[in-house]
Amino acid sequence: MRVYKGDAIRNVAVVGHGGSGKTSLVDALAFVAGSSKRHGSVDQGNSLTDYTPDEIERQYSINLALAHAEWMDAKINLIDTPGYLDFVGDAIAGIYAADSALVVISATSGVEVGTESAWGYAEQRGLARMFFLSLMDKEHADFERVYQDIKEHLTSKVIPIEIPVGEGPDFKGIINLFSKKCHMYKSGTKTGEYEEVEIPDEYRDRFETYSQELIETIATTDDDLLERYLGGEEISRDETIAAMKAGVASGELCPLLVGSAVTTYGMRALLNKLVEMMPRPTERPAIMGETWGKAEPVEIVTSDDGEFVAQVFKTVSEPHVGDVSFFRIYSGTVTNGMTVYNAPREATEKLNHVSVAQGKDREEVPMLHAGDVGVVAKLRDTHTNDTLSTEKRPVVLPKIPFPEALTVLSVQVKNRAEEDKLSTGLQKLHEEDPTFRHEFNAELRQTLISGRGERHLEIIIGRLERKFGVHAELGRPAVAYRETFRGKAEGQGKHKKQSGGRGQYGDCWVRIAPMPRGSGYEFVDQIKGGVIPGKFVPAVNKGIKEASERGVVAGYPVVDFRIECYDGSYHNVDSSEQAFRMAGILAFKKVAKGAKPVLLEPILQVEVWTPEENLGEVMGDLSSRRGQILGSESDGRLTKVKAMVPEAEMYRYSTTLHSMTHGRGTFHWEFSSYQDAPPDVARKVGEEKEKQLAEA
Ligand SMILES: Nc1nc2c(ncn2[C@@H]2O[C@H](COP(=O)(O)OP(=O)(O)OP(=O)(O)O)[C@@H](O)[C@H]2O)c(=O)[nH]1
Ligand SMILES: [Mg+2]
Repeated sequence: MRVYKGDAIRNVAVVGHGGSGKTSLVDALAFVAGSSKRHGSVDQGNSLTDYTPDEIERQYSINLALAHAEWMDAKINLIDTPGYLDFVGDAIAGIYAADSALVVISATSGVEVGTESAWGYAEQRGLARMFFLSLMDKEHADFERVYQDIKEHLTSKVIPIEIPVGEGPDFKGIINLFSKKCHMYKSGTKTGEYEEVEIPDEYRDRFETYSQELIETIATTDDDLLERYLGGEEISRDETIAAMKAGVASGELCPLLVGSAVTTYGMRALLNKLVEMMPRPTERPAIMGETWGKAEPVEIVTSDDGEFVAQVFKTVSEPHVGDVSFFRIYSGTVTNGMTVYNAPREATEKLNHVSVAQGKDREEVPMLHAGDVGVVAKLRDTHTNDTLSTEKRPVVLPKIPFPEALTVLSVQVKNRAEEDKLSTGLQKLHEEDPTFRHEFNAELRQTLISGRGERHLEIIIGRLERKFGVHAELGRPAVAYRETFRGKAEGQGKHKKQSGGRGQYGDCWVRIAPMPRGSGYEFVDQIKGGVIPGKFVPAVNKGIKEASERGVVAGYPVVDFRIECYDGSYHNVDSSEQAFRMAGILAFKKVAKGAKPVLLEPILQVEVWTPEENLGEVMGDLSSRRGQILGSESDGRLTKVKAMVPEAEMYRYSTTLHSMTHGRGTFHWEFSSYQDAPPDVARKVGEEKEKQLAEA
C-alpha cells in the first residue's frame, strides 16, 4: 500500500438514510478503483464495510467502517456510516473525521429522515457536500422527481452535473454536462465499462436545459463570471470546473451525480469527481484545539510540519485483537511504533502496527501523513473522542458531539454467575460506543442501560453475549416512586412485652406533618421532663426512619415530612434502645395512615418534534400516557409539543414515536418533579410492589 501525502487524500463520509445504498456504493467504488479485489454485496453478507456478525445477520450497517479507493494518484478514504437513526452516533463520528460528505439518496425514495439528519450534521460541521442518486437501475427510479425533492426539501444549492440516460431497468448511460459527452455502459461488465458517444438526439433538449441551469448556477457564485456570462461571453470548461470546485469547498454548490452500485454504472465518473471536486485535508480551514493544562486556544493546521495531533473517532473491540482505534490525523505525521501522548489521561501510547483499513482487512504502513485516517490496535488508555498528541505540545481537540440517550431499559443476567462479568462488559461496550450508557441503580437494585433506541439496546445485548459471554435480557426499568403526606395526624406507639425474665418497654407519642417538596425528613424532640429519657429519643427517631423507608401506600420511601415526638413513658428496668426503636416503628405505622398519605410519581418534561401531519396522533398518544400537554410551536418543518408525562408511562416511547411518525419524529426528556399519583395508579403500584416482595 502506497503512502499518500495530505494533498493526495480525500476523506469522504458516505452518509444518508438507511437502505439508500451507501454500503453498496462504497464497495463498488473500492472495487472499480481496483483497491478491493471483490465486488461484495450487502445481501450476500460479503460487503466490504458491513463485516461484523451483527451487520451480516441484519443486512444493514450498525458501525461506521473504513474503506479506500486509490484513483487518479489520490487515495479516497471512504467512511461508510449507518443510516438508521439509532446509530446516528457513528454517522456523526464519520462526519467529524471527514472533510466532505457524499450524501446518498435513493432514486426511488427521495429525501428521507436519515437524509435530513445526515445533511444537518454535515452542514453544521461545515463539510463540502455532494449528492449521489443511487439505485438508478431500480424499478421506479425517477431522477427528475428526486432532484426536485432535494431542491424543495433539503437545499437549493443542489445542482446536477450529470443526467441519466434511461431510468430503472432501462438505465444505460450517463451524460456529463461538463464534457458534453455521453457514457453508454456495456451491460454485464464487472467494472462499468462504457463507450463514449455523442449525446443521443432524444436527450438534446434535456441536456440543453440542464447545461444552462448548471452554467447559470455556477456563475452566480462568482461576480466576475456572472458579469461575463450575462454579457453573453462563453465561459470555458476549465473556468466552470474551477468555479464549481470553489463553490463545493465553500458549501455554496452541492453537485448531484447518478448511478448504480449494483451495475457499477457511474462509479468511474463519481471517483473522478470525488478526487477533482472534494477538498483535500490540507485545504480545509484550521481547527481550534486547546493546549492541555493551560486552556489556551491553539490553531491546528493540517500539515506534516506541525506536531502530531490526532483524534480517535471510533473504537471497536475485536475477538483475539482487543480494542482497535480509528484515528484521524490533524497535524504532523505518524510512523509505525511512534510514542504519542494522551494528555488528559496522562498516558503515553505506543502506536504499533499503524495500518489502513479496507473493510475488515488491515494493512500495515510505515507511516501516515497529516490529514490521513488510520487504524491502530491495543491502545491502553485511549478511548473514542480522545486526542492523541505529543508531550512536547499536549493539546486536546473539541469532542465529537455524540447525541444523548433517549431510551432506558433494565438489564438482567439470565445466570447469576455472570453478574460480575456484566458491568465489565457494559463498560467495554460504552468505550466502544459513547451513545450507550449504563449504571447500577442501588435504590432500584437494577442495572439500567440507555441508548438511542430499543434496536440499539438489543444490539448491545447481542454484543454482550458474543464478545463477553454474558447472557442477558432487557426489561422494564423500575420507577423510583416516593410517598408523602398531605395531612396531619398524631398518636401513640407502644411496645410492651413481658416474657419470663426481663421485659421490653417503649412508649412514644408523635405528630406527623407534611413539609414542602424537597425538604426531606425532620425529627423534632419535644420531650419535656424526661418522660422519655434523652438516651432513648434517638432510638425513636431511628425506628420512625426505618418504617418510613418501607412506605405507607405502596411500599416506597416516604419523603418531605416532619415528626414531633412530644410525649411518652418508660420503665426503669424494661426500657431499652431496642424497645424505643420498636415503639417508633409502631407509632409511624399507626399514625401515618391518618395523615393522608399519597404516592408520588416522577414526572418528566418531554419535548417531541413531529411532522405537522402526525401532530394529532402524537398529542393523542401523549394524553393516553397521562401526559399533560403544555403547548406546541412550529419551526416550519416540524412541530414541537411540550408535555409533562409520568416516567412510568414513557416505557418504549421511542419505538411508538418512530412508527407514528415514520421515523421523522424525535424527542427529548428530563426529570421535572414528583407529583401525586392518581389513586388507581397508586393502588396498582402497591399491588405490584407486594407481588415483588412476595416473590423475593
Ligand atoms: N438495484 C439496486 N439495489 C441496490 C443498489 N445499491 C444498493 N442496493 C440494495 O439496497 C439495499 C440497501 O443497500 P445498502 O448498501 O445496505 O444501503 P445502506 O445505505 O448502506 O443502508 P444502511 O447501512 O442501513 O444505512 C440492499 O439490498 C442493496 O442490495 C443499486 O445500485 N441498485
Ligand atoms: Mg450501510
